[in-house]
Amino acid sequence: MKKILLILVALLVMNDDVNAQMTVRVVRDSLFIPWELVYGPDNHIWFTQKNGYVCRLEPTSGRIDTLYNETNTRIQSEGGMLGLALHPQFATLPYVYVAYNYIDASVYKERIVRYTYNSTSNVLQSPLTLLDNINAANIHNGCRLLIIDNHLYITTGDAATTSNSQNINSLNGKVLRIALDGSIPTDNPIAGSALWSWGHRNAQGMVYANGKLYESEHGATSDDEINIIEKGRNYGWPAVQGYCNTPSEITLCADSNVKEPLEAWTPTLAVCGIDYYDHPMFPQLQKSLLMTTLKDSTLYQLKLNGTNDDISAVSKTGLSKYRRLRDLCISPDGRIYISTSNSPSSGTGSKIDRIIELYDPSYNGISKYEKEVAVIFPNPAKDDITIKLKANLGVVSYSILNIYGQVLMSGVLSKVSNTIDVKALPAGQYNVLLQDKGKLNMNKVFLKQ
Ligand SMILES: [Ca+2]
Ligand SMILES: [Ca+2]
Repeated sequence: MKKILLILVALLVMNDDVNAQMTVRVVRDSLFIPWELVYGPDNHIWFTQKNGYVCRLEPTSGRIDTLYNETNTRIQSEGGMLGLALHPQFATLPYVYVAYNYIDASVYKERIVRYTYNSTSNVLQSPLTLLDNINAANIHNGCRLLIIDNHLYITTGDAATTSNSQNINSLNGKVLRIALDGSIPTDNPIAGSALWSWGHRNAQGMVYANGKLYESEHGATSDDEINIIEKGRNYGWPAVQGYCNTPSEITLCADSNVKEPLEAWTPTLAVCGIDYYDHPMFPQLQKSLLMTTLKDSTLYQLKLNGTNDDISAVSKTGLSKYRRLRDLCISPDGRIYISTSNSPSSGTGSKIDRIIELYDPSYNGISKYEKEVAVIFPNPAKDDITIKLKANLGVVSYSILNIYGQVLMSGVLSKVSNTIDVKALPAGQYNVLLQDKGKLNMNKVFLKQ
């Protein structure tokens, strides 16, 4: 089986250029280190730039809206504006969560804030600090953000002090978990503490899929890692690097409930953003983690095993001509968007970073999978649209958004076939966001004549 897999993957292996299956398009140029990319329910890519800008990119036209400039952001080497997450019910709770580094009384620190998106003025407003006074340094500041089941997960680096990672009184070198209002959940492993797991060095990748929280983590001179994060587990740093495979590591791992990585790389690749791919646009990439790398300057495919708790095959998918790759996101229609990280990190030099798109131009529109779940017709529509759902899908909420992300209509779909009157909508393009209790999150586009 493994051999068959590897042959399939080999079809996709590319050097600098890509084959007919995978076309690369530069969506936008002249950016400054787009640190985190998130594909939003408004069919825009929401992203941070390391110099404190939160932006929104329309991927077809390449149009960028600058939503906010966080003037408290301070770049110091690896530090600056980092992770971003959108509230899972963004259409009704338009909150944007962002991590950035700042100076407080000459001390470099890290803060997690929540902004509110005003879709009328197309800007972020009302910054609310959820967590701050996290130590920062020129190196090892994390900081990916991810929301799972209405909790915000935050990766923090050891901030260049390795002893932080095993110190449960420090917020550094951890995966943290807070409620979306910044409070400490009562079911965290240590009462009154934001800690979820510890023994991390500098994690810059997180994705939730298959009921598991996957994480990528930079090693020192050895042992970049991919982990599955579990509540209250120790991931070893600094005493354990990679697998528990030296005599001292074996002892410590047994004593301290250390969880080993699924995969470790020596020499290191500088592993960064990760996402989960399971779309039929690229069948070879299905059931895989995709991972950007900085030093190794390529996109990795990490094929998961049948139980999704190990990696069965590792392969590269080219792109080295784009050099250091920082992060990625995947659209509901299967396209892969990747940001580069090549501008001088000080932010004072030229801005040479890009967001690129990988897609298969021969891939035919709505996938079979999406067709099975929901179809909208007629399209273009005049008086009403019918949303036909797969049977037994349960209660699905819908929101109709214009191209600026404003919710114009919303409601609940309780039948297999649901007709909605859209006469009141002006002519134009609309997104229909379909969501159930957090699992289904699908975008459909229709045109109103
Ligand atoms: Ca580890
Ligand atoms: Ca080891």
